[in-house]
Amino acid sequence: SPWAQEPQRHALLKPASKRPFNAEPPIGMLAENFLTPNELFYVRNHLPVPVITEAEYELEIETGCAKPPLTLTLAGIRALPKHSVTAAIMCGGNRRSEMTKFKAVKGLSWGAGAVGNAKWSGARLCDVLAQQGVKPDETRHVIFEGADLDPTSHPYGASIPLAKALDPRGDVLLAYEMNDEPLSRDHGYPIRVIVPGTVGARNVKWLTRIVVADQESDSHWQQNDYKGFSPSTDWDTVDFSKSDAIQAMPVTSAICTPQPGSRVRVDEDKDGGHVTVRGYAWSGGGRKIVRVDLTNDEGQSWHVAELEQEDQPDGRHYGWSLWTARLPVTEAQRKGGDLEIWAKAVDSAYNVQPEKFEHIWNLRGVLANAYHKVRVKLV
Ligand code: MTE
Ligand code: MO
Repeated sequence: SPWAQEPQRHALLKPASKRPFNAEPPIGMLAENFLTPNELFYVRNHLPVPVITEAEYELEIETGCAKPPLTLTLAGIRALPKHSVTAAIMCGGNRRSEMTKFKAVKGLSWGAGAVGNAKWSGARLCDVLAQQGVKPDETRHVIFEGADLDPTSHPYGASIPLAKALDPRGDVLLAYEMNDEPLSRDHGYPIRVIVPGTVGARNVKWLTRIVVADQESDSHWQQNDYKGFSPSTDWDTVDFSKSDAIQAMPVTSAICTPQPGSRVRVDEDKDGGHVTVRGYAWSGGGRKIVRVDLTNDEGQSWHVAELEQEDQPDGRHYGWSLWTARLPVTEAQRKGGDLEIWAKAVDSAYNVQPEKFEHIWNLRGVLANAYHKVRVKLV
C-alpha cells in the first residue's frame, strides 16, 4: 500500500481527511506563537507522502537555456549561500467551512487553521536560475514537480511566473529548514520550494524537478483547481480554462480566541467591562498588514487591534501578523449574554476583507476571506 509509510503526526492535528493526510491545529492555539511550532503546522497532502533518502535525493533543473540541465544533490543545495525568510503559508481553501455555510462548496472543510507562519531557510531560486543563465522574461513560468505521484504516476505539480522566481525581493527558496529544523516528511523533506506571499498550492513539497517553460504547469492543481469564479458559476457552467490560477492571496484575518460558542469572562476595569480577542492577519504578495479592526456591535463602533509583526519592508512582508484587542462590553450586552465579534484586516494597498461570503462564494470554496465572525457567551 502506498500509505504504509506515512509519518507519525501530533495528536492535536485534527484530520479533515486521513488518506491523504490533511489536518489543522486547534485554532485556539494558533495565535500563541508568532512562529508556528513545526509539529502543529497544518498539513495538506494530495497524495501519499513519498519516501526519500538523503543519499538518493536529486533535484533536476531544466532551463531551456544553452546550458545543459543541472542536477543538484542535497549537499549541493546546502553548499549554496543560505538565506532565511519568515513566511506564512496558507491553503487556498483556508476558512472554506465558513463559506460552505452560506451555500455548499466542494473541498476539504477547513476551519481557520489551514495556515502557519515559519522561518524557512535554504538556497535562493533566483541565484540558481541566474547561475544557469536564465534571463528575465515576463511571459514565462517556472514549473515545480514533487516526488509524490498520483495513481497514473503523474507527480504533484504547480507553477509560478518566472518574474516572481527571479526577483531577489520575491524570496523564493529551495528550503531545507523550517524554524531551524530540517523539514519533516509531511512538510516536504528534504526540499520544498517556498514561494512567499503565494497560495500554499504553489509551495511544492518533495521537490524533484524545476522547469523554466513558456506555459504554466499542466497539472490538475494548476489547471483545474485553485482558481476563483463568480458566485453565479456552478458545476454545470464552469470552464476552468477561463480563470487565472491563484497566485498571491487576498487579505484575511481570523479570531483565534475566544472560540465560537465558548463562554467568555468579562474583565472588569475602571472604564467598564472588556473582553480580550486575539488572532492572526495576513495578505499575499508581500503586502504588510497595516490595521485590524474589530467590532462587537455589527460595525457601529470599531476598535483597532495591537499588531505583533516582523519589521520588514512593504512588498516583502511575507510573515503573518498576530493581533490583540480589548473590546468594551456594554451593560446591555452583558444582560443579553451573547456577543458577536467581527474582525477585518487591512493591508498596505488598503485592500480590506469583504463583509459577507455571499458575494465571494465560489464553487471550490477558495479565497474565503470575508470578515471572521465569532459568537460567544458572556459570563
Ligand atoms: N506539494 C506536493 N508535492 N504535494 C502536495 O500535495 N500540497 C500543496 C503544497 N505543496 C502539496 C504540495 C498545498 S495545496 C498546500 S496548501 C501546501 O503544500 C501545504 O503545505 P504544508 O502541508 O507544509 O502545510
Ligand atoms: Mo492547499
